[in-house]
Amino acid sequence: MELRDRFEKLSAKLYGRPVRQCTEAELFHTLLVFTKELMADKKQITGERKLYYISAEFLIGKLLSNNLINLGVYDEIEKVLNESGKSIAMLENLEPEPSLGNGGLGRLAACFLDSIASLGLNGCGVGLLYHFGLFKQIFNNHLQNAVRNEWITDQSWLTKTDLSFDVKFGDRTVRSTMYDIDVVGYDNGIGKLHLFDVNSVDESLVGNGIDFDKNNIEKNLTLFLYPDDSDEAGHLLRIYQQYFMVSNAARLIIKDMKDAGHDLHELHKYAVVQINDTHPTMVIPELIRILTQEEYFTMDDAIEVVSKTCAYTNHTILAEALEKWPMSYLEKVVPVLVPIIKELNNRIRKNNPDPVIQIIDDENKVHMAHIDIHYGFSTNGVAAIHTDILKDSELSHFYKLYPERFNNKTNGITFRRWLLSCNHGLAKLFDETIGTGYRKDATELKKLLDHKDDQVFLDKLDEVKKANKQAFVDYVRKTEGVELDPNSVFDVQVKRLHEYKRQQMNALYIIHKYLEIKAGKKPETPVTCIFGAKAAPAYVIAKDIIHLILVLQEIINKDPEVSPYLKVLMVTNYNVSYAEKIIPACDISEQISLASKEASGTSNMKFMLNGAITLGTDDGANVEIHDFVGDENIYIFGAKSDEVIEHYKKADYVSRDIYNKSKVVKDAVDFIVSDKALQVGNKENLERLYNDIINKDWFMALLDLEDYIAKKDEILKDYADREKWKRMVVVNMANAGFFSSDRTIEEYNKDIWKLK
Ligand code: H53
Repeated sequence: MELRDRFEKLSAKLYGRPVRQCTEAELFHTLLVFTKELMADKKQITGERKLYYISAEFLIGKLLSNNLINLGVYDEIEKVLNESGKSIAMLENLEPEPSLGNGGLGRLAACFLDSIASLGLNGCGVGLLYHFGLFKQIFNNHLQNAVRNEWITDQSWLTKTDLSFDVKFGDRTVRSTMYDIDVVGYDNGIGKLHLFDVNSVDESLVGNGIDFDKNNIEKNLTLFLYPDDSDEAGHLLRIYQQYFMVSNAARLIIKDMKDAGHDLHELHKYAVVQINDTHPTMVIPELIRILTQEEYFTMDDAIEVVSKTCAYTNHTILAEALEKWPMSYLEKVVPVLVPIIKELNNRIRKNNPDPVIQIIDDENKVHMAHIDIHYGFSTNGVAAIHTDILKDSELSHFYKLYPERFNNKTNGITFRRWLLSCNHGLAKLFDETIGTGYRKDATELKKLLDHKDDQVFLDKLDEVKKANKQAFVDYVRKTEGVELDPNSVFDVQVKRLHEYKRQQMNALYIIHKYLEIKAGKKPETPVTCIFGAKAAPAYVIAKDIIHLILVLQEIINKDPEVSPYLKVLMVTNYNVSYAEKIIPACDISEQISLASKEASGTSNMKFMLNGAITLGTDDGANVEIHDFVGDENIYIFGAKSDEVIEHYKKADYVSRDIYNKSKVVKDAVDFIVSDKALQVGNKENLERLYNDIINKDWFMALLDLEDYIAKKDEILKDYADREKWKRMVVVNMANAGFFSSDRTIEEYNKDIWKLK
């Protein structure tokens, strides 16, 4: 039967009406059921050996359109709907976005699941089903407020399974249930994301905001992702969550192996576990525990087989993000793991007493990453420079011990979501210009270089960008009540709010521009500075930075002298769906982290693919983008990572010296506590931020500020040379192929997982 007839038949069955007469809600539901039926026709991906990708975050985004694209029926469905006077975009708006992640780490896991299934690899994701996920952000009085994010509905993609386990903590036992989300491979079979929930969870524990009783573990365990961990109860809750996640994962792995009739002594032949950051590290001692206590393994055998099964990915060098748990916390939450962790520690200590590599340190804290490196067979970084820093400084002692275990896997993004789904105009233009081969092999984008001087193509490219900017302007008018100028340069910084990412430096640039315009220096090209970011609820300075940006938005957008040249917008509740609208509309991609601190970054890849030019430091994957596109097609500024690392070593960076020496810097920083700013903003927040910047500035925003201002002015000037700009855009898009997550996953598979 034709797709159209099947679809009509379904709407008749569900609602007794033809598609044309259905309401939006009815059609959304019909399309959901229809898509699930098509998915049910697809084969489940299987294989002898299986990957378990365990992660605390899976930032999967909305699934309807993506699943239709990967099923290969998006265009047809769109046609059917259009012919009945409906649009797929309208239905997309009705789908709630799953809230199972925060930033790059979680989005990477989601891109990986897409690539794993699209390459037909036998792998699954394992994580937690957070009922309210990451909080929903709203702004009140220029401040971030966090409220619960209710994303689970009857129409979610979740399927309850009958798999259930007991998880025993030191002080209680809870029962879990596994829920599945199908992952549709592009022109391939179906993979799975397994999410565990606790049966006794109680949503009524949460009021309006995000506060709840942190001690009531049975009821709160799976309510939120990263609940406020500023106090001991918050830390303990994270350990409860992490153990709940890995205990279920370990049970699932053992069950799969037994169901397939494998001998657990050969676990490493049939299973491989990828540990995504240190959150799932306890899977190592947990597997060892199960094998020794329930499967009659000797400790030697258990350690050997588990070590050959587990691999670890490091996503950060920030000390505060590398988890170290006090032994007393583990004794309370997971006493059963404590003797195992001590045994693992003793074996290392006996051979090598060097304090920097111990699992348990002098303060009796357990270094989770050290467990992974000693007792896993692979440790990888996520961009070339990041892996080099791990080898040469952060983890150099480990690298000396196990050089063969260290490897790099530069991150990637799935082009299905970040091009085909979010930028239909551009994908269509690519199809017309270079054929559709790039959809399967992203390196074919190189063919675009043949069209670098093709005026017709360049003009069409410009049209696509213009249309995307207009669509964004319309969306923002409706949702944020802000009027933007589609003819201005769209300069975008969207990512988690963190001092190392230096949104504060961008804000200081905006202040500088504002002061210049007020002094009569009008820029040639108007610019719109767009931000999207959530700050962790307990991260005070991050919330102050949001406050500053919202204050600037208010002052600047309302100033008739300034706003024709400069506007500021911080979008509300930045998430994957918002990213899908912003990225195709962007001209300048802000990647301005302090060199050495951004492990990779992945929005930089999404932006280049969608025709934005990078303004960035030599950090993370920017370095590789720079190598690919060459000096002429990227704007790099600021201190290099070696210099930054030296500053930290010598502890010789004094932000106040820079503030005192440079009038440009001083004027910008002083504005934060000027009368003008204080009329709109709060004294407490603005003064705290001001003091932090001049007295501490741990991530050295002032170090690079002048260089940043100069580079940004240069890039804005170049934007006016439209022909030059368009060529830069083409070079960037043509070189984006390397950053496909299909390439990344092929490398993981070849070097680490060895599936098939
Ligand atoms: O992981 C991304 C990197 C990015 C890094 C990010 C990340 C988180 O989102 C959360 C925790 C963490 O340790 C790292 O900041 O640079 O691209 C994926 O590797």
